[in-house]
Amino acid sequence: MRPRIRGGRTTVLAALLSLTLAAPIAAAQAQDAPPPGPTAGAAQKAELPHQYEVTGPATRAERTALLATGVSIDEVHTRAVVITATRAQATTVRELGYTLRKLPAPPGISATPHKPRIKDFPAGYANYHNYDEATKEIDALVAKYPEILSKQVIGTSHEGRNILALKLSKNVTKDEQEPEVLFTAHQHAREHLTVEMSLYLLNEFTSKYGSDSHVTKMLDSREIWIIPDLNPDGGEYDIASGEFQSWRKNRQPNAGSSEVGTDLNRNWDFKWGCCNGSSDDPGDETYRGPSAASAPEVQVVTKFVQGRKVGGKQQIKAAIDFHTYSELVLWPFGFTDDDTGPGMTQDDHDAFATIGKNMAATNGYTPEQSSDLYITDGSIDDWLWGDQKIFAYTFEMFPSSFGSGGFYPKDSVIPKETSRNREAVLQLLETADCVYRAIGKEEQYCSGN
Ligand code: 0X9
Ligand code: CA
Ligand code: ZN
Repeated sequence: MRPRIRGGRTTVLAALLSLTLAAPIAAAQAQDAPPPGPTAGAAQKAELPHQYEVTGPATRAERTALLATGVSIDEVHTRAVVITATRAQATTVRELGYTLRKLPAPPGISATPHKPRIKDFPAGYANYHNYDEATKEIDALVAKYPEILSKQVIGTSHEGRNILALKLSKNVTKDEQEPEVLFTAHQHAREHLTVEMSLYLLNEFTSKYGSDSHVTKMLDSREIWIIPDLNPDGGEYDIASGEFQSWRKNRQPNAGSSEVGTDLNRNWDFKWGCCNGSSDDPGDETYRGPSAASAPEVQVVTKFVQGRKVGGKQQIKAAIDFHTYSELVLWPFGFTDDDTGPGMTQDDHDAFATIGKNMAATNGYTPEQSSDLYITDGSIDDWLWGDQKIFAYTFEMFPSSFGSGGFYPKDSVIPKETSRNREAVLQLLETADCVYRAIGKEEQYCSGN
C-alpha cells in the first residue's frame, strides 16, 4: 500500500484534521501546494488533483507502468508526459526517478470566498454550457426542427440527471434502413469542450439541412445519434465551486471508501480490468469501478447501443467518442499493443487506420492506435468495436498541450475548435455504409447489404 492523501474526505473530517494538524499541513502546503487562489484560505478544502510535467517516460511501456501509481496521463511527448496526480502520487512518481514540474493550477473565479456554490463557469468561460444551459439549447433546437431532430431520455446519471440521445435524420420519427452513426462526449468531467462539440454538431446539422449539400445528403441517408453528455454529474461538480476541480470521474460513491467516482472510460464491459490499463483503487484517477459497467452512465449507454440491434444486426456502423486534449485521432485496441489479433483482422486494422488518417488529414490531429499512448482497458471504443463491431474512434480535441490551455481553454476557442471537426465527422458519416471501401474491399465485405 502506498500512502495517499485522500481527495474525497468529508468536510467534518478535514476540519478536524485542520484543528489537530494545522501546523504540519500548513508546512506541507508551503512546500508543495499550488499558489493560493482566492479561496485557498479555507483549510477544510479537500486537496485538488494537480497537473505535473514528468520528464523521463519515453516508451509506451514506461507510460503504462507510470499509470500504476494511480495518475492519469493527459499528454504524451517523446521523453515526457503530463499527468494529473495528488501530492502523494506525485511523490511516488518522483521516487520512480522521474523529474516533476508542477504546472499552474486551472483558473477560478475572482469571487468573494464566502459566496455559496455558483454552479457555473468562471469569467472567460461563460460561453461554455453548463448542464442546464445545454439542456435548454437542445430543447430549443428540438422545438425548432422537429422533422429532423428528436430527443429521448435514455436513462439517468448517478445523481439523477437525464442522459440524452438526440437523433438527427430526415423522417426522424421513423426508424429507417439507414446506416447509423453515434457521437458521444464528456465521459471525463473536466473535458468540457466535448459538450460544445456535441452542441456544435446539433446546431450545424439542423441549421444547414436543406442549404448545405453535404449535410443534407447525410441527414437524408444516415441516422445520426448524439449523446451529448455522458457524465453530467462530473461536469457539474467540476464547475460548481467556481474554481475548476480538474475532476475526471463520475460522482458515484465507492463502498468502503471515502473516495468518489469511477473513470467511465475504464468501466466498459470488454476486457474490463484485463491488462494493467486501469486501477482497482477507488482513489485513483483511472479507477475502473467494482465490476464491468458498474457506473449507471455506462449502463445507460450500453443498453442504448445494444438496443440499436434490429433483427440481431447492429445498426450503428461507426462512432466517435470526444475527449480532450492532445489533438489525436485514436482507434482500437487500447487493451493491447498488438495491431491485429483476435477481434481485429488485418483488414479491420487497415480500414481503421486508413479512415483514421483520412479524418486526421482534415483536422490536423495525429492519427494512431490508442495503445501507442499507453494501455487502457475498459474503454468505450474497445467495447464498441470488440463487443458490437462498431467502427469506433476516440478524438482527443484541442489543445495539443498544457501550454495552450490543457483541459481548460478559454471559450473563445469554441467556434474554431468544434468546427475543426466538421469534415472529419462528415467523412465518417459518408463512409459508414461500408467502412471497408476505404481499403478497396467494398465488394468483399459489403455486397450483401
Ligand atoms: O485515458 C483516456 O481515457 C483518454 N485520454 S484522456 O486524457 N481524455 O483521459 C485516452 C483513451 C485512449 N485509449 C482508448 N481510446 N482506448
Ligand atoms: Ca434505422
Ligand atoms: Zn477523456
